[in-house]
Amino acid sequence: MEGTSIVTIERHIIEAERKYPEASGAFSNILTDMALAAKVISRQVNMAGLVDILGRVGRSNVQGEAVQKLDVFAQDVIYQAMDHTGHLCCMVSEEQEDLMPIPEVFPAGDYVLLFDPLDGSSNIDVNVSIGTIFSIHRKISGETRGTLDDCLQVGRKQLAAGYVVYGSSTMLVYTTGQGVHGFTLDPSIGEFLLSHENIQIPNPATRYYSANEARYPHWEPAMQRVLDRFRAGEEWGGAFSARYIGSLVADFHRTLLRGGIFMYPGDRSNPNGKLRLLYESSPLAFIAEQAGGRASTGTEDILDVVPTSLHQRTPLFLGSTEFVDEAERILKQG
Ligand code: P6P
Repeated sequence: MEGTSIVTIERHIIEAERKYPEASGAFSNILTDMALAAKVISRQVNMAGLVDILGRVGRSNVQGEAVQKLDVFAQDVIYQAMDHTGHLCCMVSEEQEDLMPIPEVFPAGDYVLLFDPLDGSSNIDVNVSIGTIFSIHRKISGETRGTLDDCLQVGRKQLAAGYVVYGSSTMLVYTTGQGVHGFTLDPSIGEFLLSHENIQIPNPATRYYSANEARYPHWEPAMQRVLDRFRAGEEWGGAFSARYIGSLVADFHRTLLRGGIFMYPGDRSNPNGKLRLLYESSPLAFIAEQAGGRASTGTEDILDVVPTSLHQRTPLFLGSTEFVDEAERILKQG
């Protein structure tokens, strides 16, 4: 009988860690803890429709619990999965204005976790895929408890990045700088199983562009020329196809597996666009580069941007290198 080729995410993380004899295991535990949190969030997201219907009879669900916003629920699950482990010195969540300290009753560790607990959650009511995005940095301050400096680190210094897409299946995709690997949740056994090893963005690039074209009239002329170029497509052997879900993790996941370019540019009223740097663009940029692609603000690599505030936004061009290069070339012409 063929040997079972079942590789759980825990096994994959441990085997990757073995390449670093000096590794303490703390870093691997953070990834494993995130996988656990993802399973809990996945269950709640997949029940959301049902909970919502049953919840409509009052402000409580079938278990009599207060019906929470799923964003807050997801944040609490991630925070409580890791606040006591002694691996983190602080956390940053899209849902919290300030950094989230580790409670004094628990030991603090050497890593920082930054995350968007449930991006695109407004899509859940219409059953569109949503996601969790996370980024891990090493503490750089001499403090025991994390500081703002530990959080405001340039993306290129990330130790790991990943996302969970809650869609027709739940997938966790992560990188620690040794390639990009995808795991699909088997709910019948509650395990993330390796399903996409060493993901590479298709090369040569496939002709997809992903942008909210309704914003076209609000874009600067150079950005309008970028879209015009891809709409024409003549240089790349034919017309492009437009794909836009309006849920960052879903649009990125498709771009990672099928190729093309995702664009959320700034416009005249929001020059820095809508998407956040620290816990959206930066982790996805790390993954894109590890998968052979690129991520740019339109003028520089996302991973080279020096953050100045926790929730700062950035324009984002992400995906096949040659298309990101082309967008950057046109935008730099102004
Ligand atoms: P727009 C979802 O609200 C989100 O934050 C991202 O997931 C998504 O990429 C973006 O906003 C969509 O924004 O302006 O196209 O609706």
